[in-house]
Formats: sequence, structure tokens, C-alpha cells
Amino acid sequence: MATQILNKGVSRRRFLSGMVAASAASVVGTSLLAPRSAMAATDTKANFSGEVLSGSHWGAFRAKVENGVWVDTVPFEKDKHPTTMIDGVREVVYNPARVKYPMVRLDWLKHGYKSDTTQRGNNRFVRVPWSQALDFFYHEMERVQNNYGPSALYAGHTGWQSVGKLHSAGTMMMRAIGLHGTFLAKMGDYSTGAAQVVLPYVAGAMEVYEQQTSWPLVLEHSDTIVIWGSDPIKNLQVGWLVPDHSPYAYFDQLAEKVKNNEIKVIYVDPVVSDTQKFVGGDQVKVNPQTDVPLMLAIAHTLYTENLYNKEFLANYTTGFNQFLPYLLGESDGVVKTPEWAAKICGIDADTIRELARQMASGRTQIIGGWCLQRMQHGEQYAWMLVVVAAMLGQIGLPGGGFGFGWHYNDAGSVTSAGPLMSGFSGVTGVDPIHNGSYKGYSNFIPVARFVDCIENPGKTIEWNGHSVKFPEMKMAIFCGNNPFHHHQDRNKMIKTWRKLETVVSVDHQWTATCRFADIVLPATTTHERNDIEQYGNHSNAGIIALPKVVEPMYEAKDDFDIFRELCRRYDREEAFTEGKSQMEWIEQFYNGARLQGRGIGVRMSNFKKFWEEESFIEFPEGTEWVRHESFRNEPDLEPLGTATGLIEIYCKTIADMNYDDCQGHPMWFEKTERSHGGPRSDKFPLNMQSTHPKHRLHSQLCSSTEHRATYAVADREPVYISTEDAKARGIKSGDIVRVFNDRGEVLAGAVVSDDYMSGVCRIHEGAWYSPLEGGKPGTICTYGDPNVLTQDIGSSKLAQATIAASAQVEIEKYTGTAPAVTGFHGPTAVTDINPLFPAMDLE
Ligand SMILES: Nc1nc2c(c(=O)[nH]1)N[C@H]1C(S)=C(S)[C@@H](COP(=O)(O)OP(=O)(O)OC[C@H]3O[C@@H](n4cnc5c(=O)[nH]c(N)nc54)[C@H](O)[C@@H]3O)O[C@H]1N2
Ligand SMILES: Nc1nc2c(c(=O)[nH]1)N[C@H]1C(S)=C(S)[C@@H](COP(=O)(O)OP(=O)(O)OC[C@H]3O[C@@H](n4cnc5c(=O)[nH]c(N)nc54)[C@H](O)[C@@H]3O)O[C@H]1N2
Ligand SMILES: [Mo]
Repeated sequence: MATQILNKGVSRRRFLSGMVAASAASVVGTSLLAPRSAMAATDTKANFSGEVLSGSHWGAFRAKVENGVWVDTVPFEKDKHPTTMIDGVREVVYNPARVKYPMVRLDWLKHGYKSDTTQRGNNRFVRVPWSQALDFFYHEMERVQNNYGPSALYAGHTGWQSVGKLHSAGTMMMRAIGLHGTFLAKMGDYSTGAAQVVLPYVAGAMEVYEQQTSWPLVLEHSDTIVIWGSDPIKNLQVGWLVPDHSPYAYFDQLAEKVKNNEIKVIYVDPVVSDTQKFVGGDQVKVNPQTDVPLMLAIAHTLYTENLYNKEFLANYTTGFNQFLPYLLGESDGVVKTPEWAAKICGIDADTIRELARQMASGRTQIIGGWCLQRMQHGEQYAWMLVVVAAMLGQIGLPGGGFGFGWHYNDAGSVTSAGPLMSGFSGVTGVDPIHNGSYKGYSNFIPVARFVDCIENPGKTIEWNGHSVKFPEMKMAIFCGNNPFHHHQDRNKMIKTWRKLETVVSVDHQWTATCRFADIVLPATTTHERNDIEQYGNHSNAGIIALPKVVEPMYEAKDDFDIFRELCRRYDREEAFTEGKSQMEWIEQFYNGARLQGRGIGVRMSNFKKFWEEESFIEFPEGTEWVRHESFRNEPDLEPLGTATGLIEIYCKTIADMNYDDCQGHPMWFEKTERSHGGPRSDKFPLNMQSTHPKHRLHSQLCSSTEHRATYAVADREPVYISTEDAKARGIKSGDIVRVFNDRGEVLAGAVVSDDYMSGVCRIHEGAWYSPLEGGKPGTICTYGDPNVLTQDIGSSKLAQATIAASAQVEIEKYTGTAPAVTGFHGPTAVTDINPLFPAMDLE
């Protein structure tokens, strides 16, 4: 096996000695340099002019193409509430940050895994041929598996990639790497890390990703809707699959009902959200991170004013009696009165009582977001929200109870009666070549602790009732995600990253993750390849074809082909592809749904007709549905998935884990840092939220130059700041400001706004890390990455989830000459090093 590979490219000896010269066999012919349009392809779009219907995380659209160039984008006519973000999608193909060629970091090219890793981030790269890049990649996997075993290879970190049932970048990575050897995997995600661990104990399901009660029923039955730390109007713009934006029609109806005083909507949020502006209603301006005291005081009011549902507690829940001594202060000497909470959460006691009474006065739907569980002790928020809903006793009734997923994936839109497509799978059933021992180390890590793991090999942490012993990571592979945006405490991360010997990044944008990688491989975008996807997420409104819009740019390859060719190097190509071409896979996904459709009375055309003529199928309407209704109707036959089958207000399983920071029932814990008089607020008084961007999906679209110009301020990421805080600091809208704490500093463009309460500011996550001096810990970020400022600690021993959403900062007007933004122009290619291409212009 090995010889077969070695013959293809660099010899092992040369590779290990860090030589870059490769044998003639690895020199790719003229095709490498020829325009892609010259390559024979049966379905070439090289000179195509016309319209192509396609889809994305931002919705479906028609791409207008002229002579093989995508020139304009118009929303799909079925989408009645398209987002302006689709304007930025075309630029993803053409922008200056596009990864054009396989590239290797200069010092890694010289010294391989023994490179000087302090140079990571200096952005100096050398173009190499595909065959050489993939050889390097493969040899490193081999080396790490042989020398250290699976726990040194981290290949399970996934992210938001792109839509498409076939080209799931993370799945492809795990399938290909998994065919070579077992590896270190991850547990959980950044989105709902705390809620998805605690809620199964409390409510029997994750609750976050599930469908919610149908909007028509909520609109019909709710008297009050409490939207707790959630902004659906902002967040429903995007979807994991192609969103149909159908919930917006219901928000229109809700706005009408609010106007006519038929439904009262209350927002518990430190900021006037887009949803509040769209729908109307009243804001409860809670101090950041203090929602649990507010909820406890609501519970206290419901209890002392006898407004709670004893029958529901008795029949559907367990443990209220173990929670009560805490609520009443018998266990800790602190009675959780509205007066007590008022001092912490900044809302006066009478307003808290009124809120509790309002919630108990009729049918109340509580809609919880995820931001609050993406904070320290985020488990408590999720748990306590369920407890308040349980005390109100309306769980399982239309328009009542709790839900945690209304801002996500078209939730609340009625699910169609159509079939579901499967997708490309990360596992094959074929044995890997390497199946070594994890040597007593954990074979997974809670995902948000991954930098902690790199920094502290051998350390053991508690997680969800288990001990997790961190292995020593040597090599990490990223595909379809961007850890140098999504992970916390960038400066710590930069230092820690140096311990990795080899980092591979597969992407189509030259992200900070690529800059901090050693081997960078250019992927195609969705729009340069064929795929298929579900239209509508929870709504499953139909199926949409995602045909190629334009030919692949530069030397970009489809993830499928990248990993297929990697697998070829260890004789697993056939196992990877199962002998099928991309179109055969796509047809298989479609036909699977077609067969399923027959069983449920939904007729679909044959694949050829769908692909060549229809491109879109709409499924028949489904029926309305109430979350938790079956449990309410028949708690014995349809128990929840908890230990007792009931809602667990007190949870023995969690109590038995004996964690100080997550105990047997929801509690208030002080934070390591908090605004409004909380810890460290004397030094860094402002709470910086890093909520999900209004104009992007995380870091995606940030590199779209024209789109970015629609929201950037003085070229920088906006920082939203209250009128009061701005005035106190002499800051005006349009000013460049320095946002800082003792973890780092960023430049940003000020937007002064009355929507923000004093003491609260916001930089949307996903702003590209743009260091002034690349690779130097502590250097200022010239664009405004909020994760320079966030803390890298776990939510608690239970979930070890990220606490990205909240950090303490100070802001001052920037008076110096602002340095240019560094992040968006791709690598500095080094032209004089690769003997394969001595005279090549590397652009
Ligand atoms: N401060 C702070 N940090 C946060 C959060 C927060 O609220 N605050 N939120 C967290 C949450 S909830 C999440 S989900 C994460 C999101 O973190 P990520 O999932 O890492 O974010 P994305 O920006 O979507 O990164 C996807 C990457 O995949 C690349 N990509 C797209 N399509 C393809 C493809 O077809 N092939 C390949 N190979 N690559 C592709 C994109 O160019 C992009 O670089 O961020 C987390 N980080
Ligand atoms: N446009 C857009 N939509 C997205 C995404 C995106 O990147 N862009 N990402 C998607 C993904 S992966 C995820 S995980 C979800 C994230 O969904 P969430 O985590 O629910 O959303 P966020 O936007 O972070 O925050 C929602 C609200 O929380 C409020 N908030 C912040 N701090 C506090 C607090 O201390 N108390 C209270 N009560 N409220 C607070 C904010 O003001 C904001 O209105 O969004 C999804 N939707
Ligand atoms: Mo997320």
C-alpha cells in the first residue's frame, strides 16, 4: 500500500526531511494551468447564459448567468420573505478571499511536522500541486496514526459548511478520515451545548432542534407570548437546509393580533430585538446573564400568590418539593422574592410580579432562545424555563407551555406530508486501516473544550457524569467550519495552536483558520457543483435541485473529489464512493424519497424529469401539531424520555453527579464576570453580546466585499452601543472605537442606538479575525472579531458547553490612525520557493 502511494509523489525520506521537490510523476500536466472551461465536462456551464434555480442557507434563488459568469441573484418566487443576505452569496464565488489553489505554509513546506509553529498566522504560503498537497495530507495521517494512535488525530470538528444532501463537508471529512483510521471525535455543538445536555434529563428530549407547536394554533390559542432571549425575525433568515422563510407569514399575523390587542407579546431581552420591531409588544429590560433570578422570582410569585397549577405538578412532574426549599430560602437562607431578584436583574419587584400574574392569567406560550444557554451556567436557564412553564401547567396545550426552537429552521410552520431525503453518510461499515488504542485517553472531547484539550493534554475534566481525559492532539483537520471565528479567546487559541504539529483546512474562503493551517485545500462552493436539498427545514415544503451555476473557479475541487482522491492514497476510494458518481448519489437520495413518497401517497416524477425539467417539487400540506400534547393526553402511555417519564424539576441523575456548578434543581450562580455591578464590572463595565449576525451566517458572507459594505462602519464590523454609554465615552456613530478587555482588543465601527440598554453592547459573531500582526498573540484585530474578547471556559461540569455569548469589555474612541483591515485578501504567497513552479505567478 505505502509504496503505491510513495510512487505517486514525494518520497517518504524527502518528505520527512522537509524537502519539497517531488518526482516528475507528481507534476500535474498542463491542465493545471489551463482555464477550467477547457476541461471536458458533459454539463459544462462555461459559456452558459440564463437562469439557474438554486438554494443556500439563506434561501432559494435564481442565479442569473451571462457567458458563464454569475451576474445577479433574485429570490425564488415561492419565498415570500427572502433575506437580503442572498445578495452576498454570489460574491462567495468571486471574492478576493477565495482559496484558489492548494497551498502549504512556508515553514511547514520546509520542515514538515517539525516546522516553527510560532509562524502560524503570518500568512506566508506556497502554492503546490493538488497531488502533492494530498500526499502531504495522507502522509501526516499515516505518521500520526503510526506514532501516536487515534487520539492524536482530531477530525470530528464540524460546522455550518453549505447546504446539499451530498456535499456535507464535515460528513465527507469524517467518512474519508474514518476509512483511514479511528480518530478523536467531538461531543455536542456550539449552538445548544448546554441545553442539549440538560434538557433530556429535565424534559426527556433535547427540545432545541425539534419541531414546535404549529403557529396557526399558537395564534389561535395564546393570550400571552413571552419571547425570552430570542430574536426569530433576525435568526430565521438562515436555515441548516434551504429555508423557505414560511414562519414570517405567521409573524405578520402575530403583529396584526398585537395591534388589535388580541395577543400580548413580552420580550425579555436587554436589547430591542428585530422581532420586537417587527411584531410590537413590550420589553422587559433584564440585566445580562441574570435571567435565572428573574425566573426564580416569577416562580416565587406564582407560588406565594397561589397562581400555580398543583394538579399539573402532581401529574406530570417530579421534584417540586425538593425545589421549593430553595425557592423559599429554607435551604440557603435566600428567599427568591421579586425584591431579591430586582437587585440582580434590574427589574423592579412590582414589574416582576405583574409579569408573573400576566403569565398566569391565560394561555401563555414561552419561547426561549439559545443565547442564554450559551453562557456560563447556561444549563440553569434552560432548566428553570421548563420549571416556570410546569408551574403554569400548560405544557402540551396549544399556545401554552415552553419551546426552545422557534427561531430556528422554519419551526412552527406546519410540516408537510412529504417524504424525507437521506444524505451522504459519515460511516461506511468498511474497516479502517488503523484501529489503534486510545491509550486510556478519551476518544471524544466536549467540542467547546477542544482548545483546552490541546493546551492541557493529560488533564481530566468532568462532563455529564463522565471523566474525560484529554489526549495529546498532534494533528487537526477542519472542513466546512471555521474555528478561528467560532472558538473563544482568540489570543489563548493562537498560543495553544502552536502545540499542533499539522493542521489541515479545507475551505473555499481564505479564513483565519486557513491562515493558521499548514495545508490549505480549495473546495468548490455549492454553486460550482451539483447537489440536491430539502426546501424548508421543519416545514419540509419540498425538494430543490442545486445544479451547478458556474464552473469551478481556479483549482477548486468538490469536497467529494478531494476526499475521494485522499482515500485513493490508502486504497479506500471505492469504499468512499461506493462506486457511485456524484450524480448517482444525488439520484439515489431523490429516488429514496420517491419510493417513500409512494408509500404515503405523494407522487414524484422520475429523477431525469425532476433534474432536467422541474428542479423543484412542492409537497402537500401536512397537519397542525402541538408539542408535548401526547404526553399531556397520556402520560402513562407516552412518557417523556426522562428517568421518571415526567418533567424533572429535581433530577436525581444530575444531583448524583455531585457537581458544584450544576446541582439537583435549577439555581442561581454568580458569574466569573458580569455587568451591572457584577464581578469585574468595575474594570470592564460593558456586557458584550456576540449574538448571531443580522447580515451573515456566522463568518459566512463576511468576505463578500459589496455585501459587507452594506453594514460595515468605517470598514469595520459594527459595535452597537447604547446612547448613554456612547455619550459618556464621547463616541458617535461612525467612529472607530477600540473594544478591549484583558484578553484582547479589537477595532470596530460604532453604531449608537437607543435599542440597547445602558451597560450592553453587541458585536455579531462571525466577524473575521484580522490581526494587525498575524500570528502574534495579543495583537489588535483590525476588523472586530468578538472572539478576541470572549472567555474560553465551560458552562459547567455538566455540559462543558461554550459560553461565547457574553463577555465583559470596555470601549473607547480610537484616536490614532486606524490600520487597514487585514483579513480579507487571502494569503501572502511566496513565489520563490516551490521548485515545481519556479516561475509561477502566485497572485
Ligand atoms: N462569540 C461567539 N462565538 C460563537 C457563537 C456566538 O454566539 N458567539 N456561536 C457559535 C455557534 S452557535 C456556531 S453554530 C458556530 C458556527 O461556527 P462555524 O460553523 O465554524 O461557522 P461558519 O462561518 O458557518 O463556518 C463554516 C465554514 O465552512 C466553509 N464552507 C462553506 N461551504 C463549504 C463547502 O462546501 N466545503 C468546505 N470544505 N467548506 C465550506 C465556509 O467558508 C466557512 O469558513 O459559531 C459559534 N461561535
Ligand atoms: N441571521 C442569522 N441567523 C442565525 C444564525 C446566523 O449566523 N445568522 N445562526 C443560527 C445558529 S447556528 C444558531 S445556534 C442560532 C442562535 O440562536 P440564539 O442563540 O437564540 O440567537 P442570538 O442571536 O445569539 O441571541 C438571541 C437574543 O438573545 C438576547 N440576549 C443576549 N443576552 C441576553 C441576556 O443576558 N438575557 C436575555 N434575556 N436575552 C439576551 C439578544 O439580545 C438576542 O435578541 O441562530 C441561527 N440563526
Ligand atoms: Mo449554532
